[in-house]
Amino acid sequence: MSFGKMPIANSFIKKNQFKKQFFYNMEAGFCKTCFTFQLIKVPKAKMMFNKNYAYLASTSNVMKKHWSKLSKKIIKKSKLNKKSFVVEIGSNDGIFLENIAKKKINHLGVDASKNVCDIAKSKGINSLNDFFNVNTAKKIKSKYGKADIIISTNTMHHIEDINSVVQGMSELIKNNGTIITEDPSLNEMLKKNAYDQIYAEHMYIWSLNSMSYLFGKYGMEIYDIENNNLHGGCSRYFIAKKNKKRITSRVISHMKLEKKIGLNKISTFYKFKKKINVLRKKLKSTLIKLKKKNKIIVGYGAPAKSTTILNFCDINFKLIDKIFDNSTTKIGKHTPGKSLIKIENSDKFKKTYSDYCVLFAWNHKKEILSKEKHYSRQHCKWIIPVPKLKII
Ligand code: JHZ
Repeated sequence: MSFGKMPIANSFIKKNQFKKQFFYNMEAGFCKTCFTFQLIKVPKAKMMFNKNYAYLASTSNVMKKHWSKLSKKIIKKSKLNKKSFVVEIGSNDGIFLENIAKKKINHLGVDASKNVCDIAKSKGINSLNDFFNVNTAKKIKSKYGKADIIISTNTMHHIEDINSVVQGMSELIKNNGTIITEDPSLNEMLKKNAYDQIYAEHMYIWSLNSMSYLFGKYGMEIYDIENNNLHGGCSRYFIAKKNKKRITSRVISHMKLEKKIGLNKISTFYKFKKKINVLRKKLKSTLIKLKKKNKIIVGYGAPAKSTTILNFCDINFKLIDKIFDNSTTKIGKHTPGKSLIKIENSDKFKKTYSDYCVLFAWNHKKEILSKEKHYSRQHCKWIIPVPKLKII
């Protein structure tokens, strides 16, 4: 499945960088052996995760509450105390670990991007700026001992050498410890036609089937699963060393569901490809029609996902005047690739007139629409690009 030439999704750029951009051929494929939907080739990790990583997890209050709730659940269920040890892989600005740190539980956040790691450190979170792999895991083990909990949220789809990560997890986790991962789910991506979940940093879109295959290679198994509707629909997996935990009926029925909807067959992905090509044409032609009527169109949210939408649908600054976003790392910059749309502080949204607004952060629809109630009251309209084009 080819998406054409793509920039790195989170590489929001300044005006003087327009001509110096990096592009790669974004092609997705499905492996019939391990059942993983994945990108064929990805840029080098350091090009994506470095001192300028643009995504700050704490920009959403809904996500803050979500991780705080999970931390309480883990502390209770695994009976964590001050002697326990929690490791997070891809800890970003500390949105999850701050809840663990507050309870004075031993912890370590590992993140490859220095800027987000520094934010976490400033919140008092013990953080290591490094890529997690089997070598990092060995170093952590010899310095701190084995972990009771290893958690990785929205990160397992970011790491090319995923085998080294899982091998590292198996080295670092205690015999009776729990590994928890949470990432966008393949089932939900297909259900919602959310092709914008695919970009270089999202090189794998996991399913229960593909995750089970991966962890099975290193003597571990998924014993429980929970699904939620955040970030466009995610699955949370609970993983332990083989035969340490009873496998729940939720896992069995989710396996059956994945088989029923064909997540193990390539034909499913051909259907997805057809559907997203229809969406692609519809979004661009709708914007062109509105522009011909002299309507002012802006965007809300410059998620990594917007890079896929804008570049795949060939939409640029001629169609969308500006995009509003609350990330300090993105404000004042432009969307990457050929789109080059200016990003402005979302606190200017209320004062800036427009007729239509494309909600690129469609996964935060509830939070954003309730924050910006004035927009609909002024008879302006939101354009929701996913799961199907909707004007509300
Ligand atoms: P959002 C991120 O993807 C990055 P992205 C990452 N690659 C990942 O794995 C997934 O999450 C799951 C802005 N915003 O959360 C902030 C407002 O302006 O959909 C963000 O720029 N006002 C690690 O980048 C963007 O929208 C608001 O009120 O696709 C949302 O990005 C809110 C709520 C957000 O993630």
